[in-house]
Amino acid sequence: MPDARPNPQLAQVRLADYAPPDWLVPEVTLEFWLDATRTIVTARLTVTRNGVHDRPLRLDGHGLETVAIRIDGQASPDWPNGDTLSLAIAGDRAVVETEVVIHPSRNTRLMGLYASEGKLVTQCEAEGFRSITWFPDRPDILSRYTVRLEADAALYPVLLSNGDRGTIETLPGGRHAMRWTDPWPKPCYLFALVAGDLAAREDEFTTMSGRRVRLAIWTAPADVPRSAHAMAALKASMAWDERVYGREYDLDEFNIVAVADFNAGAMENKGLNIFNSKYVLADTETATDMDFDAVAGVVAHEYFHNWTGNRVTCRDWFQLSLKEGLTVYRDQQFSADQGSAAVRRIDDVRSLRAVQFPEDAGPLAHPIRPDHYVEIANFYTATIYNKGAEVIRMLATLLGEAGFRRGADLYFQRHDGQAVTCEDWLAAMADANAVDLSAFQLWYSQAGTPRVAVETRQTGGRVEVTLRQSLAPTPGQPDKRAMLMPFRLALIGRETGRRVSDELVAQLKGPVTHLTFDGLSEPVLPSLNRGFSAPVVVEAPLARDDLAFLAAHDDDPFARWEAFQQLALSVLATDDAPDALVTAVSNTLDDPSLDAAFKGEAVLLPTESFIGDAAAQVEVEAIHRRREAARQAIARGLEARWWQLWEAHRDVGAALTPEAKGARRLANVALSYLVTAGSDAAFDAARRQYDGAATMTDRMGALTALVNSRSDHREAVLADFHRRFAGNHDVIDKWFSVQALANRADVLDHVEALTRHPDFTIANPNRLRSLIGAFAANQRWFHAADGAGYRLLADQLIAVDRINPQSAARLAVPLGRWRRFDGTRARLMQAELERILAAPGMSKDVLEMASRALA
Ligand code: B3K
Ligand code: ZN
Repeated sequence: MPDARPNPQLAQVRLADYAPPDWLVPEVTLEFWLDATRTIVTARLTVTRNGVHDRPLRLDGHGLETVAIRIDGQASPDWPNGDTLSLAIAGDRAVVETEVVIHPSRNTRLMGLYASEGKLVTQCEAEGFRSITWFPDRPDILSRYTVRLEADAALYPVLLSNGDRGTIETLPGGRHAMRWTDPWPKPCYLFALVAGDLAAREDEFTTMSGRRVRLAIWTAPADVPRSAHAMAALKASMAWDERVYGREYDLDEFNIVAVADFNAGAMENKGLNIFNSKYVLADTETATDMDFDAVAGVVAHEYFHNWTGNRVTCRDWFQLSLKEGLTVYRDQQFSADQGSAAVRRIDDVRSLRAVQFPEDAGPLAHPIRPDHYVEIANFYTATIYNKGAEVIRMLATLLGEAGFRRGADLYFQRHDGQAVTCEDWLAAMADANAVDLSAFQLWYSQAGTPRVAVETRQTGGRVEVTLRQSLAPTPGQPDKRAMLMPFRLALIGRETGRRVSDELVAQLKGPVTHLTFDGLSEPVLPSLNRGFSAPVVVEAPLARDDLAFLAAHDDDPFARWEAFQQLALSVLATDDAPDALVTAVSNTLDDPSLDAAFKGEAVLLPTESFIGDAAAQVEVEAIHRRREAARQAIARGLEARWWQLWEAHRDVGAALTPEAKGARRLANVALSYLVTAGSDAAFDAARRQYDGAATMTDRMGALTALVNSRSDHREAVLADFHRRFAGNHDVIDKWFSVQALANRADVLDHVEALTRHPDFTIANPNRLRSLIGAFAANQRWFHAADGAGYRLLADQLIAVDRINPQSAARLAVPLGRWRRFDGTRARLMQAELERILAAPGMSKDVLEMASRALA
């Protein structure tokens, strides 16, 4: 008999239970006596009763050694009960003081205050502040903070916190102290401090109203030369947010700190962004073009949070997408403005489909605004972030650029300084444009990826298009309703290859939409969901010839790329010869109207996992076999072209212009096809590129091609790479990943051996992801038929959970896809999830993920 008792560890938090706070905390004073092994935190909270009630003040705390509690100067009779401290307070206002001891160097969860390479740093979002001091740890409590940091002056010469700095105090015993005051009320998840031996790259930015802002990016002293790109991106972001959204920075300084041990990509703490070093440090030697773009994108993202997240924050954690979806949309817009907008859009769609679509199609599906959770850390997902951004993009498409800006202005004007909900955002958009968005609101509550089936009928000069939307049930949501969505489409002449209609933004409202185009003088093909205007799966019964035609002629770059993807999906779902794909790639390469960056994207086959997602069941071996055969056909069929392209586009130097980046991209795609074709000449060419590379893009391109090959250079370049970049964490992560993602039958043994490599550690989230996370993305070899890949993942997950539950819980995601695989694999994956659930002492993070994944 299964145990039917509810697991108290898995208690759900429900959106429906939200109630405003009983007590507010307008002022906070924090004093830190910093020490890696034993830090003393004294907190003084001014608390005020919110409304008329007689309930106590409830504070959250986790792992705190409480030393003292005083209310208005008097020792408190109440003492903590587990993670809660309830204080009975007689009046409507009081000063509550607590003193606690915490142990940063023992903190391996990387939440709260922890040590990373000799620095002390914090991460509070979502619920880390309770690991620092007693506090009502919820985002709708906004407080003004004054912070005093005291530490050993030699170990921690730099002391940073939010807001504006005070003066430094020199103290006896080699200690010193610094005071910081943040004038902007903020939720405690935006609190931050950093103490350490750091050096700054300094700069300055003058805002549109003339405020001079001191900018600093803090890193280990040796890394200062590697933060130039991040600084340029920061200044560009500040200017962009003024120009595009009218949003200005609001403090006299802005600090960014890079740390090696970090659970997320970065964190938008007010005035003191803390970053995973991976998203700060970049130079030609060590960062690929993609890394440079990622640095700029994350710097922009965190900076943009200053308005979308910080000045206007979330009422509760169910509203997470309110700040994350919107801020991802803003960083995507920013990145698109930096050049190659079409390729950026394709990249965004590709990653949405790679991570979010599978989430929406499986047991972990949840709406962009979930209505319950056990552990909020499990909801920092592609759905909240990337689908959330698509939902914002649809609003922008529906309202137009000016209408969207009007809505955003009203949102900031109404809600500056408040903690609000997704309804508040939609209300501002609707009110500013006098439109009714109630049918749009369903995007916030319904999980799953809609499908839009398209039928086109042409009779003479008239074309009738029928669009039918549907949405399959997801966990807990058996019945779905039609949603408002913008669907961009146009018609392409089947003879001329030209666009023969205006582009239309159809508003799909009900389940079925009919459109009519008149006056057409040739047969047409539909160009659908142009620019990926809605995050849906389009089902259009187009013949392969028609897809090939669109892949050669569609004037919308996204739709053109998509036509080739669909053509490839159609061919690779069968054992048909891949000739049509070779021809399509050849046409793309020959088209003088396309730039190198686009060509570099457009000649890539869909990934194995995307092919699997499009099928009724993931046929691991068949997908791999067919895709490899198609790659061979494209590689060999066009070998001379690949040589030409490689020669013509390599050696463009190290410039980061869109043109140079595009050239490197195309040259490296060409090289990878050459190595796939498998001649010794190609292996030698890759080796030459590796040895003489002027950029990490080129070195990594050659390394990846060789690692996936049977070339004799393979071992030599891997060894060289490791030697050359020893000690550089971000680059050594690439060395692990390239092996874990290798297209070779022995990859599992390699990954197993690499878990015992001296550079491997499960304590560092980047390193864990670079090996185990990457391996789980290697569809063919992670899903080995005997389940050895699943076992390896589960072993690592169980080990990681003892030190870092957030890291561990993320590793459960790939096992949650078991329904998509054949019975044998599905049972093996389920068995590993059961084993994880049965392991002693697992965290609630993992228990929630594993039990949802099994459902
Ligand atoms: N807001 C942070 C989230 C980090 C929390 C991870 N548990 C990063 C970002 O989206 O900007
Ligand atoms: Zn964010």
